Amino acid sequence: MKKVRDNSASSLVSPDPSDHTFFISDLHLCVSRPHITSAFLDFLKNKASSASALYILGDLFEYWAGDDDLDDAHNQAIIAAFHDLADSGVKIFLMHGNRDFLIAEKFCTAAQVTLLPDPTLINLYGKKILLSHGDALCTDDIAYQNFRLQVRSAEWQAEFLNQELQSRKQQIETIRLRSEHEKSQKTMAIMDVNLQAVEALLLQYDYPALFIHGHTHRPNEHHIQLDGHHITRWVLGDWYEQGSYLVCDQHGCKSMQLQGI
Ligand code: LP5
Ligand code: MN
Repeated sequence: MKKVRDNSASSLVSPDPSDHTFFISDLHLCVSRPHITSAFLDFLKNKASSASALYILGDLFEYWAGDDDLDDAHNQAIIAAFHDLADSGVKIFLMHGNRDFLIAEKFCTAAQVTLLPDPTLINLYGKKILLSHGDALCTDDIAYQNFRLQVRSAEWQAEFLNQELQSRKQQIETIRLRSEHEKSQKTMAIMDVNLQAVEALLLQYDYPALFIHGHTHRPNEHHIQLDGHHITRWVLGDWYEQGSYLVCDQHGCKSMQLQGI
């Protein structure tokens, strides 16, 4: 497999010792959990505003039916908060999750966020860091991977987005119910990342020092020894039950707990 090397120019150690970056994922924002939306808006205003960048590694929304849903009041509140944060000088990066992969240019432009491909390699505080949502690594979950293959195809998405917003939302409801039912029949092991798939990705990206992903809602810090390299795999927690986030600076990364979730 061809190795991918990082060519980004942002590889310097920051001269500012207070410089830090936040990583979050799996917020699953939706109208029916207003306290999570409030906690997120508060996080943007009072925490993320002190950082140089915020990385959101997928599943920002419980689901995203298409960028023609921008006028929705809940979505507008989030867009406005991102806009304010970006205006204050914080760079906001967003990666698709398995629930909001239909987020497209219109949303990103309105919110002033930069969409990142999954996976993305960055260079931060002198370290190579690989970022992913994580669902593509759940290779033992064959039913999900087949579903993923279908819904991530450009043809399928074009056909889906060609339907009325209301009809799309109804179809998503059907899939959510089916997914919840199928998940209740799957073992925890099947729904976790496959460690061989993780190692293959780390090899492909030339042994980054850190690998950060979400999706499994199993927040943890794992240490991997691979071909003589030490790699730390950080798994981010969700926001509706766990409320954790990761903050990294030139000394390292720390998992933090949000109050009140
Ligand atoms: O998200 P999470 O962690 O709860 O579960 C995932 C996998 N499930 C999904 C589905 C989403 O949760 C809900 C749908 C999101 C909307 C996407 C927007 C656009 C798509 C619109 C499609 C019409 O991703 C779950 C994994 C789990 O992670 C752990 O990794 O197990 O996967 C499943 O449960 C998938 C099932 O096994 C297979 C589903 C087949 C559904 C076929 C539906 C056909 C009916 C169509 C009707 C219109
Ligand atoms: Mn997910």
